[in-house]
Amino acid sequence: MCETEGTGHLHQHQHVAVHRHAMEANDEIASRLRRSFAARGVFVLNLISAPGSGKTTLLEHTLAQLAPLRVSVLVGDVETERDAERLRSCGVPVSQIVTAGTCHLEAEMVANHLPEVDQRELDLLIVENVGNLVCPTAYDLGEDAKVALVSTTEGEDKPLKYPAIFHRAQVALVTKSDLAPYLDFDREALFANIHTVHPGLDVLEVSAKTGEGLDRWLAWIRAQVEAKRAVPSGV
Ligand SMILES: Nc1nc2c(ncn2[C@@H]2O[C@H](COP(=O)(O)OP(=O)(O)O)[C@@H](O)[C@H]2O)c(=O)[nH]1
Ligand SMILES: [Mg+2]
Repeated sequence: MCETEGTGHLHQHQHVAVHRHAMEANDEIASRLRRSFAARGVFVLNLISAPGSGKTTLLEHTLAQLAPLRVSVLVGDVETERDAERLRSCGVPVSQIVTAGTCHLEAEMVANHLPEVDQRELDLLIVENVGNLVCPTAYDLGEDAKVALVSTTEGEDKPLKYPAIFHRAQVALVTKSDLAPYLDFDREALFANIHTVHPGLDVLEVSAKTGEGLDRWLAWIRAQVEAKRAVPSGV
């Protein structure tokens, strides 16, 4: 749904209608997923960022530490099983979704891969979305929280240029904080831009390389899982 065609008024009208229909279908499947996750007590995170912001590396450095939470990962990419292979060494079940060209995950793709995930034995499902700061944002996957990642190397202006993900996220992670001293990185400007788009949003600075901030990220996840457990599941 990312490609836009501007060939005349009628075509554009039809395109909008098809797009709306696809989004409604996605939202319906996502609502079903959300109810099913809630009934089974599974908390779900949807990690969204540009390619290379450090989603997989962050998971590599934190998955093992989430115990005793029982965790599974669904990882989406346009091609290859590379990320799933990287994450399997962390000792948690991982399934790869290959989208074969699609620039985002859709609720149906998650639903189709769920049989690979044993939800009875699960507290937390982490979805690593396809690397893309735009398209994945629009597709509800039935998650409890979207996590927006932006690395210190991407430029402080990205929250202003790509506001939707920062607007919809429940937390933002500034990744690769270890690189900040080597860049013209303006920390205050990045925080200000995130908060212009989403006032009050929690922002955590992390480095998978040095371990900085990983405890806070783990604590944030645990607090979210606990908070959901405290609410009776009647979604
Ligand atoms: N210096 C540094 N490099 C990182 C960090 N996290 C990831 N990287 C590097 O950034 C690149 C992309 O990381 P990856 O996890 O594959 O990004 P993804 O596409 O968002 O999953 C790799 O070369 C990583 O080694 C970090 O905290 N510090
Ligand atoms: Mg990755």
